[in-house]
Amino acid sequence: MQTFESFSKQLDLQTGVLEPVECVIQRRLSDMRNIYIDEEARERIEREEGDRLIYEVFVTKLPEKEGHLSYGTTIIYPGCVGEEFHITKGHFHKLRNRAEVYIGISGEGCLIMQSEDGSFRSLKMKRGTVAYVPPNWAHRTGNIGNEPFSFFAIWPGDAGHDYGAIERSSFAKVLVVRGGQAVLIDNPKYAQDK
Ligand code: PAN
Ligand code: ZN
Repeated sequence: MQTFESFSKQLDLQTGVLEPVECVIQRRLSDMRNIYIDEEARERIEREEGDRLIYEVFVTKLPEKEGHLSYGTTIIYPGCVGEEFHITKGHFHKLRNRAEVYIGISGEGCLIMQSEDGSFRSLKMKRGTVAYVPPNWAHRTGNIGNEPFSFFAIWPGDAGHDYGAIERSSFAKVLVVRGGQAVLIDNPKYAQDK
């Protein structure tokens, strides 16, 4: 039997930075075209302010194979695009029945989930929250506070990421600020049958 070498990394429990840093995926405004409900606001901010950093994912490179686990941390910077909070793109796992665990490290966030039949769930997250994303649910997280929101995630190595289905249909609800509060409203861009 082939063995795989054990290793450890250091997770900064204040910031979510995972060291040594191997690979950081950065998502900026320009990577988020048509992801937020207010595309005009996104374009305006990009034009007037520049290409704002929305979130970063510190990824650990591991074999994308059955039996392994993958892990990494996500840091979402505070802010809004129009009235919508900074949020990740969101995805299904390519192998739909692969679950995931999210552990809140810092800041305040909201995890939203949606199944292929259109059911929707949301869970608030803060430091110490351990949230379970069950098999078959698309997931994304938004920062609903004033500080960076970071969380640690662990998922099966063979899960894979499918962004296409969500890019086509989007999520049924979006996280917006209303009267200083985070609320979920119906997404005008949601198209369940696409
Ligand atoms: C997370 C996400 C991360 C960024 O590690 O990949 O939060 O979100 P997007 O991948 O949707 O841009 C995870 O769910 N991994 O499976
Ligand atoms: Zn995932």
